Amino acid sequence: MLSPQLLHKILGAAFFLLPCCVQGKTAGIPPQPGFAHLPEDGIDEGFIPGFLPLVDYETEDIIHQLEHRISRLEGVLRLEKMITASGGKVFATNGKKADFHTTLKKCQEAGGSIATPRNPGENDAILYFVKFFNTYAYLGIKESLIPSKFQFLDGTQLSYTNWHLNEPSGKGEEECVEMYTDGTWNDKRCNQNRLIVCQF
Ligand code: MMA
Ligand code: CA
Repeated sequence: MLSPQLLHKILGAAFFLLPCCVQGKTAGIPPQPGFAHLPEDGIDEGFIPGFLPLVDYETEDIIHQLEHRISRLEGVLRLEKMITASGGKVFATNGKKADFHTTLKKCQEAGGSIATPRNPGENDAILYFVKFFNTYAYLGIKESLIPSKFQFLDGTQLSYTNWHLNEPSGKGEEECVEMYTDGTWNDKRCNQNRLIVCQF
């Protein structure tokens, strides 16, 4: 257990070191606005007179290395069909089933949210898992206070739908939405076990 005195010292050191680490440098005199880290030719892309550059070259290099490593990992996950992607969104499943509320929780715990298709591309990316596991999946769409009117979980209105013929049919009795194995949607009670598909 840390004593309050030690904690105070560590915090003091952390605050002291903060300017150094933000700039990726050892502690010293902070660079003057407008004179920071210019390359030899004196031209700095993204340089705005009077402002410090957002990141220095060392930090930029680390960011590029991390981007490269992340894109390799994404490549492997895609190759192994463990994730699907559409636009900037990534979808994934653990292959397990749960009711709607448990699905919300599991996705949140993983740092994502329940799969919510906003266009045909995203619908297809989710459908891949529904087909692969031959199991319907709940979507991040719920009935509003107006029966048969569905909306995103944040309350905003749907800009894209893919209802199955004659759906939604529950008229207030089926508040959740599941995806069928053909990619169409059905309003359904929220207590069924469906494939957990999350978006990140
Ligand atoms: C089930 C249930 C409904 C769906 C109909 C379609 C009988 O109810 O899944 O949500 O609309 O089937 O026939
Ligand atoms: Ca229905």
